[in-house]
Amino acid sequence: MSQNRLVTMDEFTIQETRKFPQATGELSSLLRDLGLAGKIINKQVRKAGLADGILGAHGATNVQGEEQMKLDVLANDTLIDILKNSNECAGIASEENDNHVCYEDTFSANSKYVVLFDPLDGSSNIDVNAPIGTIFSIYRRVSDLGKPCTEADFLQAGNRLMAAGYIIYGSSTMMVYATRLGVNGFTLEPSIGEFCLSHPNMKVPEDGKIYSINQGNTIKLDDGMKAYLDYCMESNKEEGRPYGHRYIGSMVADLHRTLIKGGIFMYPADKSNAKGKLRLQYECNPMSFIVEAAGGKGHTGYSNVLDVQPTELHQRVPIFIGSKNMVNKVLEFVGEKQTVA
Ligand code: P6P
Repeated sequence: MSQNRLVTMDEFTIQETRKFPQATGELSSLLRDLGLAGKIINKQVRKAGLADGILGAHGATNVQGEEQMKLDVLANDTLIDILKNSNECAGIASEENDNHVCYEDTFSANSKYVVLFDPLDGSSNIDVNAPIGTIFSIYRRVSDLGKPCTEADFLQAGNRLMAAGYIIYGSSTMMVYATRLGVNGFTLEPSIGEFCLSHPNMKVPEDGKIYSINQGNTIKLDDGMKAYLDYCMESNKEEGRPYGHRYIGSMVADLHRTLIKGGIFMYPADKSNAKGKLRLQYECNPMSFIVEAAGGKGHTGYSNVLDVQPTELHQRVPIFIGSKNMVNKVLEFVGEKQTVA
């Protein structure tokens, strides 16, 4: 292959599969299906401001009690439909759905993976044209092949993930995914309609200069977190202000910046969200799998995110995630205080 030719995601995953003679290519096929879903959702997102019936509220609330945007529903339906037609997925669980969905056909019942997703994270940013994203997790099912998947397939700890990733609909559209081999980023080339390798072997810098938190919640935070924010904001005479603050309000966008530039993203427990706001299975586990595969850290304040044993599909946890040294620093201030109430 000539050195300067674009490498598509499909070509890349095939090359990766060839490194393992026993690999069947099923995971690669599932990633391809997720990439297709991302391209279809991207098309809907990109025309949202122009086409009728895409912007604005859907007129219902989801299981989280959050107002559903029309694009939330479009993205959710797209993922459910594409994965139903995949040969590699036995069922799905979505942040937008109360319960998991088993695909009833024989092919799906004999598939060995299940997929969880947040179809459009940060959707409150849609109407203001800020970056949003799709987050996905891939687990090998624990239920018997040939039978419908079970809830246990979707309540596995993050340390059992086979792969996780996101598609970010920003100034460009990118698909980033992690396996145990590492993290790679692919940028959509619209002229050929393919995700092409643009960020090989992504690594989170061990340190960073950015802390990311909704500072409007400060009054609701515990003393340890307030002390940490004071540390971030105090002037350090020798080195100038230690950190800058960035917060987009879209986890995919804040984490993508953190993955590339380093830094820390935090959504701690607070007086309004005693167990944290972000969802373990749809946001915190996949993002922690990606960040840890890139050399960073994801912690709840009481354990590594990936070690939490889920007890319910829509469980929430506090999260401190990003550059390893910055996560360790905030844990010095927070200690065990982020215990789940
Ligand atoms: P807040 C979006 O709704 C989301 O789930 C994440 O993408 C984002 O990081 C967070 O919530 C923003 O929450 O309370 O700061 O608006």
